[in-house]
Amino acid sequence: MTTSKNQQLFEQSQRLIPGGVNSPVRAFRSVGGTPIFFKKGLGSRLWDVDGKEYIDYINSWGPMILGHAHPQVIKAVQEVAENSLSFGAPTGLELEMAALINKLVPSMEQVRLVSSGTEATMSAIRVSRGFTGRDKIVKFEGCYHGHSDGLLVKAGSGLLTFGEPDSGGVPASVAAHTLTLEYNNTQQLQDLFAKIGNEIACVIIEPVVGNMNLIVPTMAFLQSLRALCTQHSTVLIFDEVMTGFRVHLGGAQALYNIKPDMTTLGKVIGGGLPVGAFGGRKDIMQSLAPVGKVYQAGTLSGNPVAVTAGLKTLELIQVPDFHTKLGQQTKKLVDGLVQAANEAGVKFSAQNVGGMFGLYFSEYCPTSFAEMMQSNKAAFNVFFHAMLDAGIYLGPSAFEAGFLSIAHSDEDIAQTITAAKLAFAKVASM
Ligand code: HOZ
Repeated sequence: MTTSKNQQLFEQSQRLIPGGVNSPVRAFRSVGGTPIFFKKGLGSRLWDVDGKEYIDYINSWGPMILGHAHPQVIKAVQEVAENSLSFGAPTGLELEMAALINKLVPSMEQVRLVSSGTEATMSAIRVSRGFTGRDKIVKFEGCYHGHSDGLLVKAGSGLLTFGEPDSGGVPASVAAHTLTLEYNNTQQLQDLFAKIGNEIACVIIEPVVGNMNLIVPTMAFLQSLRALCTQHSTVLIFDEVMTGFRVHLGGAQALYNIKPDMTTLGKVIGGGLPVGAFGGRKDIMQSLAPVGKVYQAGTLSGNPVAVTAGLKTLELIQVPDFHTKLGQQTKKLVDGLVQAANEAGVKFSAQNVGGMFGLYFSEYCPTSFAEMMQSNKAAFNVFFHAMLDAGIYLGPSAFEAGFLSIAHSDEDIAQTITAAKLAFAKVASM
């Protein structure tokens, strides 16, 4: 029996890297089987180390909105790299990026660049605490805001995938400051604010959740959240690491017309290289060192190569109708999948917000963590593997959202739906 190169790499990796991966969801533990080791990507397609081709619906968990190896992004990166990979000092590129962010997301009056979404959310929380002089923070069950200590409480993404919403290694005294409410539960929110509103430094929320699969907010919930934060001088943080520049050019805040006090960005803003950003009201951002007393720093913050990849990506997504087309293609995909499931008699639903989508083995699209937990995980796992065998690469967990790129063609979608028909037939015969 021959062992594939993929299998060999995974076995070797497990000896040197915990679980063989550098981020837990990648390990395929919840769906079973061996993670795919990739070698190349181009447009909507990926090739693994054994040469097998896939249509990619993860897109590096969001950043590759233009598809893989976009020639203009690659060229810009190559050119800027010749001037040095890092200075650890200011550059004009950072200013360009700050100005562009401010133009596209005007609520971000001042911005600071970091190297990941985790840093962005962690720093935004610290600033909100420094600004308000309060310790308590509020998050929502199943939302994931990166892996800093205080945010790994009832969190989504990998923690949810492995059924352990609270991480080991987080002191109880730290987690005690994090209060968790149900997503889309306006009453709970009102009750909490009525009790201790004036003690809450900030509320952090994914304005469209992408880390317990995809959950869409109700307008009443978002509006009430905005009003309560204003009333109690609590900082409202929109974590738009996933939704930023993806569900709308101006993010979810433009889509729903709600202005947060602070916003965190990642993924698309780096075009595939490590960039994050946080920003918001100038009076809040002025709390940051060296102007104010809240400390935050980073050797590679604003890295010129990463920022250039982001700038080029943000330039290319500003072409007219970019987001309309991305949303239309994503809708074609989810509609085609729902139809294929109906034909196979499988209980299934799906939806998209712009270029983000959710697939659920349940009759209706869930609106909360509790509803999401009732979806059929075993059915997802069978579907996932049948799709993978057919060269369709979906997120290896029932609790992750999917992402399209502008490179996904009608032909890609048709091929995906053809594969899904067989996959749903397998689910139906379970
Ligand atoms: N936290 C990401 C999904 N929500 C996974 C990141 C990765 O594994 O690359």
